[in-house]
Amino acid sequence: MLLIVKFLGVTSSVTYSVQVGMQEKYLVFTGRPNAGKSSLIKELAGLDIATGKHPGTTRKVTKYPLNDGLVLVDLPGLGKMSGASKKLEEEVNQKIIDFLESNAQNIVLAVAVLDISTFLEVTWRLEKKGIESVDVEMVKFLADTLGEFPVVVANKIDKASRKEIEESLNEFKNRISNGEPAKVKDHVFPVNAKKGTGIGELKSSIHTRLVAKGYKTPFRIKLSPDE
Ligand SMILES: Nc1nc2c(ncn2[C@@H]2O[C@H](COP(=O)(O)OP(=O)(O)OP(=O)(O)O)[C@@H](O)[C@H]2O)c(=O)[nH]1
Ligand SMILES: [Mg+2]
Repeated sequence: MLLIVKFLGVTSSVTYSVQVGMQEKYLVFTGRPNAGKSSLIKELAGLDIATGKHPGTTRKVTKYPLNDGLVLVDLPGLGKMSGASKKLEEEVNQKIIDFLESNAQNIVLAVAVLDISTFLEVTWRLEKKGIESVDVEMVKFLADTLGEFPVVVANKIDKASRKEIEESLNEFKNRISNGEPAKVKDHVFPVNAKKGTGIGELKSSIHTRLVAKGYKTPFRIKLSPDE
């Protein structure tokens, strides 16, 4: 920006203020703790970022600037975190919701990540307590808040049998579409973020959606994390 000011001479102050005041636009990754959000971003964008065995590895809204004023956002997991107090957990969860709600206008694309290998088991356990799946709620919340259906990543397909994954995917698609799974078939991507299985199709879909909104080469990273 300083270089722009130097080279543009008299008109530079205008250019400078426009550049400084430029609103960041976001590509956000959401999901429960341990779903594999950071692993997926690592695989998609080639970033060297922290992943972990225990839920609650990412605890801050972490931003990575991409091209064209687009910023990739790795959100902490929504839900229970290992080794965190109830108070911290609530604060982090509130921060996620606040970020999504207050930036709704500037979120170009949301990617909701879930662990599909445990989806049915977790969903049935919650259902017994009368609670709807956080993964399903999150997809519906994003669709309502952003006015557009998110890209959904069904991660960890390597962690259960093919049949179990198939059953889980069918049930999940049914729930996020209120019983009309055909409507969401182009939005759900089964992947293994650790090995890179299914990443090509997902990458191409994210790319196409971003390009349609005027953004290019979304996965070329310019800078290190910037909070
Ligand atoms: N088997 C398998 N393990 C995975 C996959 N994706 C991620 N993992 C593992 O799952 C754990 C959690 O991954 P993270 O990427 O840290 O998950 P996260 O969603 O960022 O978690 P938080 O930051 O805690 O919210 C790590 O041990 C990863 O290596 C996958 O597709 N298959
Ligand atoms: Mg993380």
